[in-house]
Amino acid sequence: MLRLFAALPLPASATDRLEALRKGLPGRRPDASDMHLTLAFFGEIDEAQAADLHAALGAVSAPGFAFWLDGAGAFGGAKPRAIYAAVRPEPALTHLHEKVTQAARSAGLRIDARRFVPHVTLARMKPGEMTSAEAAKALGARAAFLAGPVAAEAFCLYRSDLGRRGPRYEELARYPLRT
Ligand code: 3AM
Repeated sequence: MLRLFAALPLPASATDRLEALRKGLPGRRPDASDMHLTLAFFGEIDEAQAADLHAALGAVSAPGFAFWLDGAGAFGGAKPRAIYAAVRPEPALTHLHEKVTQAARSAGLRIDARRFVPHVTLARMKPGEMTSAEAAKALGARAAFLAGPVAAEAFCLYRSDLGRRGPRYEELARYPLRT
């Protein structure tokens, strides 16, 4: 079984800024080269489904675009579990997310219909590692963060391996966006 997701890779110009932004945060921090903007999470699927998914993603036709990283947010509410760089609303990004989830459904995958919250995870915390007051302070200190325009020229299919030292990501395929 393969644990797969689709995401936009980030150029070094963006990850450099994100590395500076996450200084001082607790928890586990992905390597800069692993930072990404998740478009859809596909869960654990078998190789045949993965081949169908790859074919469907390869048929996605969506325009390239640029987006801005703007401020910071947290997942987990009263029990913060991740701090992320937020993404300024960008219709072309929402469109790409919809195309990718449609492609996955056409390949027979069940994708949950959670609201898409575009983000780049900066740090993941274990329960109790950060209080909500500490998270609020961390977000306040990062509210003025702005980086961009970040070019989205392709999206990727990644494999995630959940190891003891945190997830490791491997790029399996890259799908260009229209120029
Ligand atoms: O790296 P980020 O935070 O953008 O949070 C997981 C990670 O996103 C997310 O998929 C990415 C690769 O693991 N993820 C994990 N389980 C998920 C689920 N059940 C999930 N997203 C949605 N539903």
